[in-house]
Amino acid sequence: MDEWFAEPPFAGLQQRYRILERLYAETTRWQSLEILDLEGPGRSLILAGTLQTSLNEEFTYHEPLVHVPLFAHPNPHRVLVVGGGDGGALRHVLLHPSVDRALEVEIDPSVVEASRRFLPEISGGAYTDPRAELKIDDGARFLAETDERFDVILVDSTDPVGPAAALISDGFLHSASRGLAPGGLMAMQSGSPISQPREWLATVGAFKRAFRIVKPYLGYVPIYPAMLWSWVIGSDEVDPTRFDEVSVRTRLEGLPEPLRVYTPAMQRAAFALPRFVQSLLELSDRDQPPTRAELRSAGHPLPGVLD
Ligand code: AG3
Repeated sequence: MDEWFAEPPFAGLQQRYRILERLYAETTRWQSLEILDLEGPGRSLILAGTLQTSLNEEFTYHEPLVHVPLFAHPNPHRVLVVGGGDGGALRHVLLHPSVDRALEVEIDPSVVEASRRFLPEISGGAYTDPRAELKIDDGARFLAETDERFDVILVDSTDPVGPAAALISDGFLHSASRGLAPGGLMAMQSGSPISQPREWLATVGAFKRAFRIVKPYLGYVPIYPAMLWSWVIGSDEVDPTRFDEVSVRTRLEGLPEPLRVYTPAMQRAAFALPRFVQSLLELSDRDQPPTRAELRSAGHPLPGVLD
């Protein structure tokens, strides 16, 4: 009999993958952790029952998270990754030769250990790069206390429920904006406007309270619910939709390996929001999460599955 893996339903919607092999399972201090070999995605990391990343498609998520903000910065030297215990974000950061310090602050050491053991290609040697440092700590506490300043801060977290909910609090985003060097910018995964419209709005709304310039952007991550995924960039000074294409092209050619999603045209296109997503955005300035009727009238494409 086939065995399938599915996340708990999101908004009445569920995607599933055939399980080829169960490789590992543990309950860490913070969450449940599983490594499954799934048909298609390949070996996959599952935290708290939700798919995080996999050998075959990790680039669909990590490239937009990392390269859109790094190329929007003219010369990133110091980069902080909050979360990201599989090491994929760190590996992509280190592809940029301008980066001389890449610090990852991950709360759960088990994620780093299991990923290095079962998914070593995802970090691909990042943890032994002399420019990299790993700290096992609560990212919120680290940012509240540190005097270090970063050109780019990336938050690579699970969905904003449970422990990761703290990462969209006003307090965390305030410390993060203080942790940016002049001209710095911050990027974070913000869920799916299709399967998680309320989480998306909560994340973008929190960014709008913390930063002067806030630009949500979209991409496709085939293993996540509804596949259409999003990230958001906040900055007080840099508008990531304006970048110098000629210098980005030169920097792109200087990376030690070719990318599979990112191109300057993708960077431009990622910020173009469908009309219904723009209408949803207008609901982000209020304290209350939008009702189902409001989501429906904003033109959400799957209004029937929202509750
Ligand atoms: N972080 C997970 C993004 C959220 C996925 N949500 C979901 N599957 N319900 C990705 C970690 C990869 N480094």
